[in-house]
Amino acid sequence: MVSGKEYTTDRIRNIAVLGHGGSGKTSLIEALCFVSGTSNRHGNVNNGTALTMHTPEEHAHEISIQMTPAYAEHTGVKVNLLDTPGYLDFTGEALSAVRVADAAIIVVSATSGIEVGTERVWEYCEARGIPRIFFVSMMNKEHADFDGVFQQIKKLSESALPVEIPIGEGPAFEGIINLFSEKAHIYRQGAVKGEYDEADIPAELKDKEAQWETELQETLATTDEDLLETYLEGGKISREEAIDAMARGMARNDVFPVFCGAAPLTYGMKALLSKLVELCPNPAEAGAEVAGDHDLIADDNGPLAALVFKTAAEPHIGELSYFRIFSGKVANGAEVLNSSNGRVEKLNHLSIPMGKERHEVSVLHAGDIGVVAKLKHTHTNDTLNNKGKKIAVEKIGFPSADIAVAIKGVTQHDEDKLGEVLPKLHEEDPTFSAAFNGEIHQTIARGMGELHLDVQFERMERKYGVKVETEQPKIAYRETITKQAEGQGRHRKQSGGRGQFGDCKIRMSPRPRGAGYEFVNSVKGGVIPTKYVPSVDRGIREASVNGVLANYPLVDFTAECYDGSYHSVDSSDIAFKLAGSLAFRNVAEKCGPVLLEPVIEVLVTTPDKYVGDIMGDLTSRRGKVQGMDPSSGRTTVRAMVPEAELYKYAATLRSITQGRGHHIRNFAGYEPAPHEVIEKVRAERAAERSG
Ligand SMILES: Nc1nc2c(ncn2[C@@H]2O[C@H](COP(=O)(O)OP(=O)(O)OP(=O)(O)O)[C@@H](O)[C@H]2O)c(=O)[nH]1
Ligand SMILES: [Mg+2]
Repeated sequence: MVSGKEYTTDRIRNIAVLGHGGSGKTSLIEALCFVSGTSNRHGNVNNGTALTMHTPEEHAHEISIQMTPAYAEHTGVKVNLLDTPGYLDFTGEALSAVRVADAAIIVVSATSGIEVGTERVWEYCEARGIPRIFFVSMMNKEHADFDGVFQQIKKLSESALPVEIPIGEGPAFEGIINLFSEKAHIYRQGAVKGEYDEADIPAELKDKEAQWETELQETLATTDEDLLETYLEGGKISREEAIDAMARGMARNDVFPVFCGAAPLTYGMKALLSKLVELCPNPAEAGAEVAGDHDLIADDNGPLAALVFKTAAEPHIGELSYFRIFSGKVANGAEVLNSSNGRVEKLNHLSIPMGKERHEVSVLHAGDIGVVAKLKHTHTNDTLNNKGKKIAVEKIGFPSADIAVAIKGVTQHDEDKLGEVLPKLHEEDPTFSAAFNGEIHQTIARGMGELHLDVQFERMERKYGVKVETEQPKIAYRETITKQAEGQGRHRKQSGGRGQFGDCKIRMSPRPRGAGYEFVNSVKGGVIPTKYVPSVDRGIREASVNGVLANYPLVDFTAECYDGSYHSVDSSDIAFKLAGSLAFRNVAEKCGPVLLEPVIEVLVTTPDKYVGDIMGDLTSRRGKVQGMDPSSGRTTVRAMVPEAELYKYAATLRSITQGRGHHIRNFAGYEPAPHEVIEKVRAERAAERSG
């Protein structure tokens, strides 16, 4: 195992690399690590050699799927770079990275500009208020358009400001002008590590450079009174002053600098690397982490608080736990306390993560990101402490998984293994979950989208050798009654041998929704001996599991047993149970039975212009719109929609809103289903039974 260096808190930066799918995040990290010398080969996402894209699922789908840390180094400072997937199904990974980063790079492609994924990660950063840098990637690609993309960035944030401008675009991209130093860097043909020659600013870019440089000076001047004075007196803010003012402005989210480059060519990497170190806060500068009564700052002498923000299992390694130390330091082999469950864990082979590799270290200082293998009782979102001191930091708020599919093992062996394997997948990715639903007799898996679910099943097969098939989840319909009625159930078999005799009269009446089943014994004068009455109750209860309309559980009713008869020899528990069940069947038919269907509260958030289409579509799904809540260009539509109409809704929503809409579902309750639905469901049940 490679051993890693020791970095003190002031020599650490934690940066989440975020952006829309395919914007160039993984390629950027690859180039930064190679150029900085922490990695000795410049890998490529297209041939499976990129440091931070190493799982078979990522290679098969050619996209990043999981959050993967790596690090670059500049002037002795370690820059932890958290690679995140851009594809929205895997957005939980981006959220985890934002939770533990002190700053972010927002990667925007010079040809595609701001996209939904960019907007989404921007929201995550806004919510935590972390400093951000824009990196306009792919400057060498045909149709690259820095100015056009910058206009789009401006719409996302008025406070975005270029600190570099490109020289040439597309195939003609050959350098950048650094507005801090007012120097042009012209990259050498065939540069391997971003080697460049310093040059004067090309004549045709002089005006543009002057304009942006003025803008930069003005913006920085307004951030600080001393600088403003210098500026107003006609003086120039020096490079050092400018960097310092920029870092302070970034910390307040007053300014977001914009960089550019082409990672596969290593163009722009050195400039970006040095600015990450100079402009982004070290963990101690990043502000306190509030945990209950504690204000945790990244200080080696503080109490240990390390948040496990990711766990990943690999067959030959076991489970890896990635953590961020918010306070305190840890040594290799240390025993720590998991504050969530009070268990003690030993941190063996303490390491810093570098793609799929781990570099072993003897100590990790406050603020750093580390990884250890084989913790036994520790899960994502647990906080590790020194023994005897419990401090839990805020957990990552994972989004709820709303896309459901039913799964079953391909073979009996696969089916038997599901109970063991599904929790492991959830552990690795909390936005995936699965559980057996006894009401519909299916195992329901939930995830963020169809690709997300597919990837989980691929992982399950690769890591655990368990294969599943998917099906549409069944709907857990129920039945209930709408009026009171009474009747008899009489079980009699008295020919030859010992006979059976049970007889009861019951009255059934509706109860409020959700009130459940209630049994009332009002038998008088011992017409049914007391010892047999519970059997009547049991008979009704068991029979109600199969309602009289379409065999779904009949719920929310009172059954009152008020009369009956018995036989001194032939009566028995079993005979009264059968009588109860017969009574249920007879009486329920007369009580106006109805089918209840599960109804889901759906909250759809979409750009305003799609609201009409969204409402039309919801109505066609028998949805009832309950309200609309517009806020800055986006509207949240709230509707109640029968669950049966929501299968694959996410895909429809994506196509209506071009990926910009998303939705949340909450189970709202049961409502009577209309006649057409009853007919359809009865026909399906009949077909199921005969088939
Ligand atoms: N021409 C050109 N292509 C680039 C550049 N950067 C990345 N690419 C290509 O763009 C594609 C996507 O790059 P990735 O680095 O995988 O993008 P990503 O943002 O990590 O993608 P996801 O993780 O899947 O969201 C790959 O084919 C890269 O080779 C660039 O600067 N110039
Ligand atoms: Mg990637």
